[in-house]
Formats: sequence, C-alpha cells, structure tokens
Amino acid sequence: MTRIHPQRRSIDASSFGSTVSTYSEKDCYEDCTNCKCCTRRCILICVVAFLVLGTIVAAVACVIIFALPQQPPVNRYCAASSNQAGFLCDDRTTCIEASELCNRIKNCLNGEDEDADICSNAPNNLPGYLIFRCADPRFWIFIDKKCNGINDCGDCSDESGQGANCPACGSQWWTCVSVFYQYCNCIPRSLCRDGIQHCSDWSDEFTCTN
Ligand SMILES: [Ca+2]
Ligand SMILES: [Ca+2]
Ligand SMILES: [Ca+2]
Repeated sequence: MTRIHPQRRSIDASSFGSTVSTYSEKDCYEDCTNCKCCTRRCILICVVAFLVLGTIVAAVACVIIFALPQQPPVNRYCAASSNQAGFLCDDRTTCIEASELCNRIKNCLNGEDEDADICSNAPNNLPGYLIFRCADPRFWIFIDKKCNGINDCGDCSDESGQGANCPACGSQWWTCVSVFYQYCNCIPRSLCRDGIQHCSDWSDEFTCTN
C-alpha cells in the first residue's frame, strides 16, 4: 500500500496574521545583519549587539593604548657657544643658539628647530630656559641675547637690569652709561677715542684706552 506523506509546506507568515512570527531570535539576528528584517525587536537586538561589540572594541583599544610605554619628553637642553642654554637637535649632538630657533632657517639637520609645534606660538611653546622676559612684560628675547652687550629689550633690562644679573663688562668693553640706544652700561673699547661721544661722561674719549 502506497503511503503518501504530506509535503511540508513552507511557512507563510502572512497566513498567521500580522502579530504572529515563526522566526527564532537567531534567525532574526542573522536576517538583521543582512538588512532583511525590520521588526522593532530585530532592530533592538541589532543595536544592542553593535553597542556591546563597539564597547568591547573600545575597551581593548584603550587597554592597548594605555599599556604602551609613554615616550618621555625630549630634553633639549644643552650649553651653546654663548655659554647660555641652547637647543639640542635630534642628532643629540648639535647644540644651536636659542636665537637660531624659529628664525626660518633650518639650523638642525632635520629642521626640528623650525617645527611649527614650537614656533607657531612662541614664546609660549618654547622651553623657559631658552627665553628671557624683559622688564616690560610685553617683550621677551632669546636667552643668548641676554648679557651680550646689546640693548635687545630696549630698556636695557637684559643688560643692566637686576633680573638679568649680568657680569661686569669684560675686558673688551668700557664701563660707562652709553648715550647710544644700542648699548647700555658697556661699550666696545673699539669706540674709545674715535672722536665720537659714546659715554654720557665723555670717558670713552678722555679716559678709556683701547
Ligand atoms: Ca632655525
Ligand atoms: Ca642683549
Ligand atoms: Ca667714542
């Protein structure tokens, strides 16, 4: 006797009415990832799944980032030829004068002395040991311009001011109060007895010997 097995019918969700669904949550999730299911429940499952995955990925990234050894800040301090603090180039050998920073000339081999990170907001981004603030807080100079005999601040605070604490005039200089804006309390001995008054007391013309 031939038996006829009833054929299994494919399930047509529409035949059960709008509130009935035969999908399992697993099927639903798989369909969601393929954008084939748009029920609220599926969307909620998808959102939760992506949030959880996103949180895990973010947590792993944070662990990796914070677990990496932090690079210590580069110490750029060096003694320049002016006997003032200088800027140490990346080769850890070349020491340039502070005033060679941010002068639009690449004095370091790789040009790190002109790096926009430090030059775009000078002097705020410069190490404090490379600058000198004049008595007038609006002005500042590079440290190698302090005690160099020249009135760089404009008010001589970098040469004869208490904050500068400069040594006495060297052997190549004559001590007096200069009548020229360029100098302060020292004038080059080469200006002695040249027929031009450089000191307020004329000592450069009558007392000084060069
Ligand atoms: Ca430079
Ligand atoms: Ca100076
Ligand atoms: Ca003179």
